[in-house]
Amino acid sequence: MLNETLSRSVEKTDKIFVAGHRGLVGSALVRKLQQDGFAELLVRDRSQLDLRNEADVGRFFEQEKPAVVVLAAAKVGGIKANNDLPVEFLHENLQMQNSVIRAAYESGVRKLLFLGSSCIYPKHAPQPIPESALLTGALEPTNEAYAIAKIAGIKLCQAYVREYGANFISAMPTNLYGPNDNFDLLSSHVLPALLRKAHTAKQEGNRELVVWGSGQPRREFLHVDDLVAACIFLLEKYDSPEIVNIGCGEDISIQKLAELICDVVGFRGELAWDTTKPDGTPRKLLDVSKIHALGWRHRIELREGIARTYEWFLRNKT
Ligand code: GFB
Repeated sequence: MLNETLSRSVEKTDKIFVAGHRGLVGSALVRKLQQDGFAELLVRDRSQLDLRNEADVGRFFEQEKPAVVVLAAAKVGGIKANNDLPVEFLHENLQMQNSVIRAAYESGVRKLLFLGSSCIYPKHAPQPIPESALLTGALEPTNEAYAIAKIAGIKLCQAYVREYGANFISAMPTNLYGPNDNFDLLSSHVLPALLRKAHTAKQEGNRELVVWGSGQPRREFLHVDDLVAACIFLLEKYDSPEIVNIGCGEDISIQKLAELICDVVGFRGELAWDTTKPDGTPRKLLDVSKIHALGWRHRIELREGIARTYEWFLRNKT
């Protein structure tokens, strides 16, 4: 059944627009596409092209005529940023994805990959979460705005497929980390935040490191280099509007993650818990059997990925 959707649809000579090339995902994707021999990459800084502006985006696509688009541009952030800024997370993401997806269709883009997020699934979805859990229950309140925007993006891509026969596909990555992540303590995700906190605590000789929430929630973490390998795999081989989960298939509690990060960084103090901060969804582990059946699996295990990210942090952020 899945084999029917496998066909080679992206070539090394295709002009590929990576929207969001300065972010965690976009920057890793550009690196990997270059390594893999894709020579015609198209990128634009925010100062050159505001993806929220539908008219500007339309003109850009008409001029440049990319053959393939990866929509990796988004307003993203950790649990606090999502919870504090629902207007920005909903509105800016809708604007960006609406203008890029529409312009892609209007200008004749042959294939588009839309990147969603594991937070599109209901708060109490079965674990591991199969793709079929989409829209079967209420969302986690701390990231409802972002999730609604991402669900709208999936539905818009599927509508272009159904109504106009476009080849627009959507992938749902689990929690990501790696080089070029946001390490700002208030707006980042948990993994980069704890890496920075452990580093600072070690440098300053502190006795404790403060972790938000209870430590009990469980999350699945995928290194961004694995994610972009999966994206290229799907661009080359997958042509169905049905969403595909991308993860490593294993989760870990926030407490265990904090202990692992302290170990990698070499911070030997205690963990302290700030339970005034939200836990968010209790568990978020993707069912990755579909992408495994298609022939892709992750390569970078969590400890190795954290060590590589810490090396990058030391070179670039200290
Ligand atoms: O990664 P994170 O911010 O987002 O938080 P989500 C994951 C868990 O780590 C929560 C805890 O239970 C946090 O309370 N945590 C502990 C911390 N210490 C810290 C810390 O110092 N910083 C942060 N940020 N968290 C996001 C969504 O949810 O996941 C987005 O808000 C997106 O929409 C993203 O989907 C992948 O995993 O809870």
